[in-house]
Amino acid sequence: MLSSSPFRNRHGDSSPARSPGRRKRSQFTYRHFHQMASYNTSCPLRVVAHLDLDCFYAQVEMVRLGIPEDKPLAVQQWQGLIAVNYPARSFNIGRHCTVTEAKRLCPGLISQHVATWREGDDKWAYRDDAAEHIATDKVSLDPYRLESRRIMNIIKEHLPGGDLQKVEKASIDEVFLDLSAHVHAVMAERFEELRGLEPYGDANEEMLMPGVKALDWKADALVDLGEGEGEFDDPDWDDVALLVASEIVRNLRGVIREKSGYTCSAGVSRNKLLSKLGSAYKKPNQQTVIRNRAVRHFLSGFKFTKIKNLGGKLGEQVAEAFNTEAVSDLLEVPMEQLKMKLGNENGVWIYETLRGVDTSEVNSGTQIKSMLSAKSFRPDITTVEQATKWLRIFAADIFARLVEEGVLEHKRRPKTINLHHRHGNQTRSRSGPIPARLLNEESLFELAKNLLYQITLEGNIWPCSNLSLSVAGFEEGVQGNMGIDAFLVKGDEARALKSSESARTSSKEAVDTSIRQQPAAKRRRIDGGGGGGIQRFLTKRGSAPEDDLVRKNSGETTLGTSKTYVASGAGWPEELSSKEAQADPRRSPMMAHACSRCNANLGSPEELQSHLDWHFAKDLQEEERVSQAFANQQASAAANNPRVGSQKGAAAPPASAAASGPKKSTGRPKKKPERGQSKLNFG
Ligand code: TTP
Ligand code: CA
Ligand code: CA
Repeated sequence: MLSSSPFRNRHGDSSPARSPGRRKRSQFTYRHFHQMASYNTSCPLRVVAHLDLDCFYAQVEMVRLGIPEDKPLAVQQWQGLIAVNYPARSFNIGRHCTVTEAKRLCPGLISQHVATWREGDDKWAYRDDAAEHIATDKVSLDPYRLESRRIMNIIKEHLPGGDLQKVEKASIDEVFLDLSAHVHAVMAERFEELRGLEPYGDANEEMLMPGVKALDWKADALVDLGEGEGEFDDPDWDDVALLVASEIVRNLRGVIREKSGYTCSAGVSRNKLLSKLGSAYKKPNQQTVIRNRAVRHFLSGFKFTKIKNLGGKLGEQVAEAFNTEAVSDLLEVPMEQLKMKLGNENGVWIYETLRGVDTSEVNSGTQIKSMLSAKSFRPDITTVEQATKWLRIFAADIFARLVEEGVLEHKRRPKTINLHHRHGNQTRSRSGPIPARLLNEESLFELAKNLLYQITLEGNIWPCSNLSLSVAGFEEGVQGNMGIDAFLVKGDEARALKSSESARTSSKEAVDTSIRQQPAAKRRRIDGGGGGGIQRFLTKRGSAPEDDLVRKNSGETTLGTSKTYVASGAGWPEELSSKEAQADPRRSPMMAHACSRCNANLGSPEELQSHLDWHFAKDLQEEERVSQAFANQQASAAANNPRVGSQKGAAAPPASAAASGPKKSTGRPKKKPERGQSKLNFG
């Protein structure tokens, strides 16, 4: 797999030098090398890669439609853009543009609308008239999910299997790979001295330096070192490990390109934090290696508020305490002082993060916790019939995703189904169990109708501005016998199907229940009063203070309010908190508070929530923009919904979502990466 050797010894040939007597000692011990095989996350020779597809949805459309690579193309949702390919970016077109603005900047732009479900239809499709059907269509991300899955399979098939593979799907277009064991195997094969046991039986003894003088990094972007930071020092084993990893990644990217047609960019370093920053450093179709000796210089170019988990409150606190946002300034601050001002735990964590320390695991078992399908209505809907048509779409949408999750093979199944209904500023919710043997599109639809029926019993529920259906409580399925039992519904299950055992919560009770389940910080936010007009979300920058997150007098404490979102558990507060409970964000910074709609990684539950609020506001604004094109609808929408008035230009989401590199040398238009995260979400 690894063809011409990238290692050069003193004499310019590529076999490892064999004169150990003259060699210096490495900084690394045999124990360190052995630790690679077991994915020890503190191993100093650890190698982790992050792959991110270039302008993903745009590439999917280009490949699907056979559009040449140099043609500018953007993916459209209603009147906005959600993905822009690189040729189009050279016209300064970005996610912030409307279709009209983009076409003005580049009249030749191909703008492809995403596929949609249509009220009354049972299958999503690409439709020429989708943009005008915001009222009756709902975006489908299935084409991108399917391609995402395909790419994932290519990756898994290409890499060696078993213990040598650790792949985490981090979002619809990203994966992390812990390549430590794989690289360990390759190194042992290539370097005789690494095979077998340590020479004197002492694993803590430093190894000899590798017998190579120079490494050939091919076309990789190497992050520069700071002044006097050892560019001329001989390569040590960590450089060798990263070089082997970068070869593996280059090969893998080639295979992905060949088999699927897609290009991606990658970061290769010793952990997730750095590799994620690395994959965004140079795009498209490039890979960036952050050698251990370059980490300090690499990070010192960033504002620390761009680093995961430092974008929010904690970051603000740090900025205030030290009167700076620059990593380079904070690197001067001794740990003791950080601890004094920020508390012991935070102090230590920040000290380490600024130095690129991240021991979070690449987690191949990451599984979604819930799925949600929703639609905000403009104008509101007013009848059970209308709502029922949407329930059918939601059921089909969710079921399609369940199939993708392996529900047909009985791998994992959700236990509960929930329906949320918004009328004015009241949200009503009902939930019930999903009978074990009765999981198909039709049964989800039946259960959903039943929940709706329960809600209608409360009377006075129309007009309705938002409906959302979700399934949650995933558990491992039971394998095997699905005989006649599969078709019989008995006892509790039958009752469940009949009545949906609804949690009889009025909107007030629903709030109370979810408040009880919130962590303290969130509780304050919900209790805390304060005006919550949509305007505030649209004009805010920076982290919202807690009371900004309140929707006053609203039965709704959650953000599951917009057209489409998917999977991974960020829909409703119970799910949020269960997901949050899983991981100490500071221990696994990369995915601890990921927005399920746009993949932004937020620093804290608060930031995530406020970011979701921003999505909500943006959705309203988006819909408003469209509705203005339809004079009649506009009139009624404005009358019913003063809050969607006529805001122009939503601000950036309250929390920054992704770090951008300290300097971009590609000369492409300045990317505003995860900032304008709008509209779509993914799983
Ligand atoms: P990104 O990886 O953030 O962006 P990208 O792949 O389009 O571009 P890049 O080359 O800079 O990586 O998001 C992946 C896909 O997720 C993107 O193609 C469309 C979707 N998405 C949205 O729908 N809305 C958003 O706001 C963002 C950020 C992404
Ligand atoms: Ca991408
Ligand atoms: Ca991405």
